[in-house]
Amino acid sequence: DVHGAVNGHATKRPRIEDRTDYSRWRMRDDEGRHTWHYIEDDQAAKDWPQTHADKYYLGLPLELSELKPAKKPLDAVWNGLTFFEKLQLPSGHWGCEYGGPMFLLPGVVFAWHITKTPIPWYYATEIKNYLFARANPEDGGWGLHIEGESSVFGTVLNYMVLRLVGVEADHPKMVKARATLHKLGGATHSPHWAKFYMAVLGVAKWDIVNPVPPELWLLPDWVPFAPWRWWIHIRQVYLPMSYLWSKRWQAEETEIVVSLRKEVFVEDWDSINWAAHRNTIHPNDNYHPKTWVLNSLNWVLVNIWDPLLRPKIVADKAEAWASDLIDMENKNTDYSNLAPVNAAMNTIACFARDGPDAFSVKRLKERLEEALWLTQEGLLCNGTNGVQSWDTAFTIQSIMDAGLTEDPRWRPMLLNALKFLDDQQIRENVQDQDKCYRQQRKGGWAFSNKDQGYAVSDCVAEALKSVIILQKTPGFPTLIDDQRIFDAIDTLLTYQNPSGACSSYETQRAGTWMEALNAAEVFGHIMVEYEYPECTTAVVTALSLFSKHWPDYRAKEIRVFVDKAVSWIKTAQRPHGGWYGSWGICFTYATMFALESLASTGETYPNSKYSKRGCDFLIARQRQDGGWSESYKSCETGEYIEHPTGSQVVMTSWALIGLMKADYPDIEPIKKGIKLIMDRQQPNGEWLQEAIEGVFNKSCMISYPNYKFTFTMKALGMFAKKYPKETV
Ligand code: LAN
Repeated sequence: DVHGAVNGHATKRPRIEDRTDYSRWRMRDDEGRHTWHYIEDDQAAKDWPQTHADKYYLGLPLELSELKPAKKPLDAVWNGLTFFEKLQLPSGHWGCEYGGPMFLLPGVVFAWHITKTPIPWYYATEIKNYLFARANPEDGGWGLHIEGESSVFGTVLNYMVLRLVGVEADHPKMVKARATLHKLGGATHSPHWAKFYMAVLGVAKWDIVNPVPPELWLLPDWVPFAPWRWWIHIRQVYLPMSYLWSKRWQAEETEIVVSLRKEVFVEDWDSINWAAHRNTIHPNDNYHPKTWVLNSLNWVLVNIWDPLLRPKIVADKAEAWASDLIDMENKNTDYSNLAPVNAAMNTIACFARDGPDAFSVKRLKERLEEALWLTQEGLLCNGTNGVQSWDTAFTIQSIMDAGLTEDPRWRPMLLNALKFLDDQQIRENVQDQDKCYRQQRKGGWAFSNKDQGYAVSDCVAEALKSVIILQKTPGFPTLIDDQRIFDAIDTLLTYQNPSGACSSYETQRAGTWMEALNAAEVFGHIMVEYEYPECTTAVVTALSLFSKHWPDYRAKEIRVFVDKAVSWIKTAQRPHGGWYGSWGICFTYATMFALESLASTGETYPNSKYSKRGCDFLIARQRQDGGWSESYKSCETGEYIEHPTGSQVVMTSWALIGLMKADYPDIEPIKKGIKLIMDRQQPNGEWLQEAIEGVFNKSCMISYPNYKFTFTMKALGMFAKKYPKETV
């Protein structure tokens, strides 16, 4: 199974079948590292039986018995936990699909193709199945994310993926997708990142790609737009992109690439005026049109700087520094890298630099596997190498909110979860932290695992809260000693911006005016860190919980931090009373957090106009059936928009949690919502997947499948604790 290469090499395409045998797939959890395995040998398959978790991920029947129907909300939590416990993985955390974005798998498959990595038939087959299952039914194209309308970005990238994994161009689904792509203007109308990938693959010429000069990395730190100030994701994507752009590096030409040149364009390939299409883009892809500032800058770079003024010595120096920074990223993450976008691009850059047999390329490819995930629809690429620490923290907290941490029934599960968080705490800062522009991380937690090792303000906060809660519960051991807790606090305290708010991975290093240089077109809010009610609240509540147990440690700083943060929360409230969410959809998610922030300093519905307005905002949007149903469109437009498919349990839970945190005085609307959540629970204790839950960069949605367990149980548990006498 080797890729076709025109110049002499093998010409074999990946083998592709209708489907794989789902009883042969297993997910291995190696202390929080996930890899999927297809066992073709019968005996080996018997020796490694499928677990409940495997079957659940694959959509195979679990054959669980029905539980005693829940009469009270606490029974529903109990039933939910009975189900969810079966999905806990050996190392103590919960795994899940983390799909949604439709531009991640393409990076991985392009990296495989470029590095001449054989694609096993069972991968090829399930990638095909996933993409066919996720093609928009009306036009056969793909959007930026699974719920989005077809765009050139989604369609051209995934069309190329399908061809590279072995689907023929005359397959009816490919004919349909191609027609849509052509109707949207063809590949010349794609956004910057697709143009970059096409240039690297050799499907397009580099002249169609707007400049990505590595020289920016040489700017002194004081320059207001120097890349170290950018949001970490755009910075880490720009890095390999700039290296490859500078070299105008192109992969070896393969038959399939030659064929793609004829398929994805409307124009005749040889007659395309590449440079003239640098800024051609279809409106569906143009979420954030480039500003005149960026367009003028690009014009100067393309027409004057690059052809006339670009000294080779400086370019060499810039490439060398970009290359060093890539090495540091690899070293700091043991080649996991920040996310599969920069991981795929770094794989290509290292291949270009080090050749096919280099350790860098091998290790990056190995690690890339950890982002792949199999669902009943097929194989996809997760947004990160998992959601391990994040979901584990929320699971612990939902059990705490239900008052069940002391119940011996759940101790083994909780103890395993605590052990996981103990193991996953980041114990050291990265080497040469300042040199590679990283922020302090010692004592923190990453969103996924410690290998990836990027501490995030709210990931540190949620994990820390969970550890403190459990370690202060009778019957649990102290696995993380005081010093390690203090390390986490020290790191948390570095996350506050001058405004009082917290951002995600780092504090803000430049103003939001930097968005004027946003070249990605498909995303908003990507150039710098912003201020998030979600992250701010998580840190506030973690610090407050910590202070209760360790009242003396950095007490004054914590008090000042919390006061400033909560004051900022008030300033971020929208006139309609809600808060805009950046990581969950959308106002419902952030309003839940903001109400919790206010409550943490004693501001609730009865005594605070901010809290009251937040509650009124939520109540006004409750639906007839008692649920809430916000659509991802809110994230794009900044206005509250309802999802066409009706109430969602996750959204309903968020709203109820907010209202309960705020001591909303009327129990009736809360009861109605609780009833909806209970009614949706299945006889075996689970809840079913509904609409997508998460978002990033305003325009791209991402799935958080475990939220339908963690937040439902949290809402039900909080209700049970707050109104112990109520039945629903
Ligand atoms: C995530 C996932 C987790 C998320 C929360 C912790 C929920 C949030 O509160 C802070 C930001 C963070 C860590 C986050 C940032 C952006 C990520 C990494 C993602 C949404 C998952 C995927 C996304 C990443 C940017 C995807 C790659 C896309 C690019 C544009 C490079």
